[in-house]
Amino acid sequence: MLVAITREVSEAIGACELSYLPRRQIVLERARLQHRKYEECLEALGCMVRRLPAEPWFPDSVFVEDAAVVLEDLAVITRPGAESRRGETVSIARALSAYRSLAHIVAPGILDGGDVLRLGHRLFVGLSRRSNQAGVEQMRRLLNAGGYTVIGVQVKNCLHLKSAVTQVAQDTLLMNPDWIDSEVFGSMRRIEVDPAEPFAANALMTPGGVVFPAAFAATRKRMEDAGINVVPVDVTELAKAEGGVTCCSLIFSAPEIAFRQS
Ligand code: CIR
Repeated sequence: MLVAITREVSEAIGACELSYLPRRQIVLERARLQHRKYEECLEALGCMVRRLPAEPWFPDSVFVEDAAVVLEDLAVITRPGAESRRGETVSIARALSAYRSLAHIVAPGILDGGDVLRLGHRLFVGLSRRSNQAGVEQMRRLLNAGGYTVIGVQVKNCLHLKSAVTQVAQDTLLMNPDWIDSEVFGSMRRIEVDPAEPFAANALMTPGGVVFPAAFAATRKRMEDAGINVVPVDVTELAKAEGGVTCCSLIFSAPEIAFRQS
């Protein structure tokens, strides 16, 4: 069974962290409706959605991806790069402890889950404003023994590594080549975002299809032309908070029994 951990949009989302976009009004009800539809989309794609209650005191807490990196045998609870977001990890750790043993990133390390792109047993970790070398080294120490290779990747002009590159098929990456050095990914097939849609590289691959913002029609066409099944969702309100489609869930496999007991 695939579990998707999500969290209701905070009523304080208007006070979210912003790094690259100007602040624009976020209509809470519209954001919650779009988020609900996103969850329905995950359900339709076969995920068992486990929605955590809103945390009104954490404006960005809907973006659960940043609080943890979930692997088969272990969940790494992060130390988010933005100080305002550090407390979000407490409830995420509690929820994940039903499914995985936990490890933690500690100071001086910082790491956001949005900076971690997993390709099989390789974990690419963005060196960004939110994740640092100490965070990368801690990930390496925690995961090398499990057979994972952890590779730091410089990220520029965007929030996270996964703002710049995500996996959209077994052998295919969707990327904005202006924001990363694409050479580190070797010979995998690449689809570049349409130049008019620089924020379109964040897509969420699931076994049933690739969840993707409906607003990026030109990049969607590029993916469809490459034979990828794209499932569009409207996430325009969450995008005003610099959130994408990967950041609103933590998806991992778990035996059904764990879900019942948690
Ligand atoms: C932040 O700046 O932390 C939030 N406003 C957006 C986080 C988006 N997270 C993600 O893409 N993984």
